[in-house]
Amino acid sequence: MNKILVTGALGQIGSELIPKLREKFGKDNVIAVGHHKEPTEEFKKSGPFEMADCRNKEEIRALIEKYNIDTIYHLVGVLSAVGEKNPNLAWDVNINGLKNILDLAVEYKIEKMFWPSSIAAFGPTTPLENTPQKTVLEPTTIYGVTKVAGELLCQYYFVKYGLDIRSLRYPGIISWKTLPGGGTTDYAVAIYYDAVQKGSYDCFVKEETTLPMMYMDDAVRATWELMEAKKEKITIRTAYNLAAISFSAKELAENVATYLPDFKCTFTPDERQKIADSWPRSIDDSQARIDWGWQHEFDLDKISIEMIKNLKK
Ligand code: AKB
Repeated sequence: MNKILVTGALGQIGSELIPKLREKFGKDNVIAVGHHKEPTEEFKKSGPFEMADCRNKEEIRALIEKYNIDTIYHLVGVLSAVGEKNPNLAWDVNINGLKNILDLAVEYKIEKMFWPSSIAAFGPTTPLENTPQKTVLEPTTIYGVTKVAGELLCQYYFVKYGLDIRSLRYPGIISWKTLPGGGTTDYAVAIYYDAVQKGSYDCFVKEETTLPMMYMDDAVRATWELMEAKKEKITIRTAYNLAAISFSAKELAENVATYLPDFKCTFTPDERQKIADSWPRSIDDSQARIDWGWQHEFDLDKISIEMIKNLKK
């Protein structure tokens, strides 16, 4: 019986993963956990919702006991741009929060757990083209530092306690339902919002900036497929490289303009440029493709069509 706890329920990934899990396992079997944001009435009606802070172990323990949880998706995280403004908060949430959940997962013999890593685990000394699965991990952001430490912590709990923990290094994720909060790849979402609402966008990275990106539907399916894969197929217990497509900010702007011909994009790089420059331009995710059959579906045209269609609604 799957009784699933999802932290970070109202975040960019949580808000789209939860409906999928509820469809598969039944709405009452997926417990959405938020922290500071009030959910919409529609979200409240869609299944159980609780408020808790992952930094408070007892609050999470109470939920595991109340709902007899056996699977956890721990999605809470302070992203890269916000992390640079408040490194202590990033460490506290991303590492102390994760450690609480890992300890509870061992204590309550949780069957399976998911935790998101990111391309932010890489840094300027990593090969930035076609970045291999196993490579140099020397990030220069606190967010990246917490991702590397978190990956190693997850692997340690697998080796030491046999916890079935699985993770993905997500690229930038493009989606229209919930805005991402405080990341560096957010320009690839904001451009669509502004293009539809205002007809123009001032992009905060240079036009040649190229980063790996993925549409939300692919990201949700990757998460689902990783968690459904047979245990013996999982050969990576830090986090799998995961990729779909890479494009520059200029290519993105040009693509948006093919669907909205009056759209104008300007480029005014800010402090997030430095973060973007430290991350890979493309990712080698062959291990995920070999181990559990990963394949992406959305290219840039398909993403633009979906984003513009849904945002216009
Ligand atoms: C961010 O930009 O911080 C995130 C990420 C790549 O993990 N979207």
